[in-house]
Amino acid sequence: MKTLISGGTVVTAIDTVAADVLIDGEVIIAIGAPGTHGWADQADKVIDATGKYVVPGGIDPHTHMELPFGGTYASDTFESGTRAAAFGGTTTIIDFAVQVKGESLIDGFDTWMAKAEDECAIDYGFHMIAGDINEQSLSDMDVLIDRGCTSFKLFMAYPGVFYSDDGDILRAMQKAAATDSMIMMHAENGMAIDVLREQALERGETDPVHHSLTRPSVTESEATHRAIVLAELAGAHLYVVHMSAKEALEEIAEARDKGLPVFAETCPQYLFLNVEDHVASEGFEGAKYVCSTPIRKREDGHQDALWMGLATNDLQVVSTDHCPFCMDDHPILGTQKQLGVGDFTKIPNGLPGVEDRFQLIYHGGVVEGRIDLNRWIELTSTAAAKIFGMYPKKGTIAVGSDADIVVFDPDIDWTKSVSQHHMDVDYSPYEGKEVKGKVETVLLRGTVIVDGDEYLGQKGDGRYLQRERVSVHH
Ligand code: DUC
Ligand code: ZN
Ligand code: ZN
Repeated sequence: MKTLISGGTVVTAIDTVAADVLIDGEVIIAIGAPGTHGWADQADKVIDATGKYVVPGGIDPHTHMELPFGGTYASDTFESGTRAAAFGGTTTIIDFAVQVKGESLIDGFDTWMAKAEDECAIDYGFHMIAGDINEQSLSDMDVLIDRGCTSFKLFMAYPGVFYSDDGDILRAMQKAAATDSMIMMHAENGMAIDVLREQALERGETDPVHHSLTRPSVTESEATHRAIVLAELAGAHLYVVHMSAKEALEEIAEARDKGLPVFAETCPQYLFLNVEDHVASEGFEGAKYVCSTPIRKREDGHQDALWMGLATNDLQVVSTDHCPFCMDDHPILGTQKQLGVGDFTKIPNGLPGVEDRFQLIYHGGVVEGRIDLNRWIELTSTAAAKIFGMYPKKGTIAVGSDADIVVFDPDIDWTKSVSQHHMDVDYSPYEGKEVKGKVETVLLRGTVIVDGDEYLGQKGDGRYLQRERVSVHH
């Protein structure tokens, strides 16, 4: 089956060109001048992209479908969450398999694979959360690398749950250095944060806003600095997840300026939301915006610094940390955010975003003049493909690449709302936000899975991605 996407402007991380794209089966077989002779005749299907951008499908390298957290589960399943991702122009996710204390790394991986297998609407890979570093887990890292899971996430936060101490972190980093795998870090000083939380509760400070206030930016920048020092000591590649503090970003910039293989991402919630207008909302509304790292104060200028970091490549990726919890009871999972009424420490941490990211970065980045079209694609697709061993199969429009393609209409004005999204969560953090640009058609490996408001794919279309070891240096 051959598909031709004609008349559009192809945008990659490098080029913006008027071109037709010819697909055979699952891959792109040719890119040619508009109206290339004979292509329309041989195509079984022609998609008219006149006036539209033709871009690589988005890659979100940080999602948590069905994550058990804070006494409940993230409300999107692999089925609902990946379908929503497709509507938002994302054709690949990398989710996190979890090893809990006392369990083997491989058992954790197998459990997550079983949850995702035959459920996903788009292609998927896994990072492994190593929650219990010991001799066995270190040697099991080799097994997972052979299975295409080439990145391991550690937590400096959440003592007693996912937390690893500096010794364990160093051991895991040494192993990662020896195997060309990536260490991903949740960089917050969890020990210090726990003290601040306890003291806030003792003072009777129980509202959602205290979640943000008890995780001051120094707890993020200190941990980021420590992670960099340990990675340098081990000779490991480091990728710091969900950065929200400008001081932490300065640590990343300094490390990169020294030539260290240090990478970092931020997420839409840190670029668009703030304490004053969101987390500090009346009553319990602020719980919608409780996540870790936290949303920070507008007046402290973190957002401008993060956007600048995205523009200058101090930050390389925008992911989502998609981890939704409902404000009212979920029909199957029951009480979610409201577990924390009267005690902010019990609010499950996380926000939805997997459907929003690609479009929001277009709007806030390109439309509002902070980055150009090519950087939009690099931040939301290409860089993640390179950093996490999927390039050039994923992350670009090139001959031989998977035909994961989004036809994007840059001229549509619309308003974001829970009433139009497909994520299984009962609110939108961006409710009422007026945006420009909309995903129109989405192809996964050559097959149209989204056409406007219609879903044409099937559960299980998505395939597991065997990822390569790390080969990026900077
Ligand atoms: N942060 C969140 O907000 N949710 C899930 C895990 C995390 O680190
Ligand atoms: Zn995290
Ligand atoms: Zn996360």
